[in-house]
Amino acid sequence: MHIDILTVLPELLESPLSHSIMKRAQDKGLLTVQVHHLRKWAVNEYGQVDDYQYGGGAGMVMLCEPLARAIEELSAPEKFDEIIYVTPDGKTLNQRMANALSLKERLLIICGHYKGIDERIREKYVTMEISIGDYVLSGGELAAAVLVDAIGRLLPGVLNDETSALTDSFQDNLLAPPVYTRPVDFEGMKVPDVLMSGNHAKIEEWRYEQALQRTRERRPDLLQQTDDE
Ligand code: 6GU
Repeated sequence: MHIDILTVLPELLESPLSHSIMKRAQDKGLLTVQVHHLRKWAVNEYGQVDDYQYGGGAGMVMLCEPLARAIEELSAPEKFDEIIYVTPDGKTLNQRMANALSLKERLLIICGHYKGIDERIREKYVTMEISIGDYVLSGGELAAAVLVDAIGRLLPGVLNDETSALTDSFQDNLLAPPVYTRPVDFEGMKVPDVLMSGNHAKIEEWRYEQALQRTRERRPDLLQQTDDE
């Protein structure tokens, strides 16, 4: 998979995408991420990429032209499967959306800043608008990093244990069960006996029950969700 990201703050994206699992995905050649500075397509020698909004009001709006030129140039070798604008008024990201996006070949993520991007860019180019939750960040960069991580770790071969993505919280609309490691007795708190039994069928059953119980207690909404949510 190849992901291009358009931003005015490339520094914010570098670190989160160069460590741990995202690093491994890229080192293995399973994922390539290219972060592009929007200034490269600025409208003048001052590097201008935003301007005051029509109608007045505080906050700048990202100009059409730099974005349009950048999108056209980056689409030229090969069209994007999706052009994603990360924005608090988009559809809230969930595991189902991450799963679907992990099957695509080529994505462009546009990070908004200030008051966001001119509406006409959304109309003409953007195919998906994604939010990462009901709160406001100062820009789309951290949301883009979250999105790339959520997608990148699902690419086949990225995770060591191929099955581990399948037992994540949310994979079947269930939260993950509790996990334990050494010691067996931590200050009088013991690891549940079933996990020491060696009976794998029983262990799986226990984990499923724990996941279900935890989901009922903490996120009953997940159990109500239908296929198209
Ligand atoms: Cl995608 N962008 C910004 N600026 N804030 C957000 C967000 C995105 N998702 C949740 N809050």
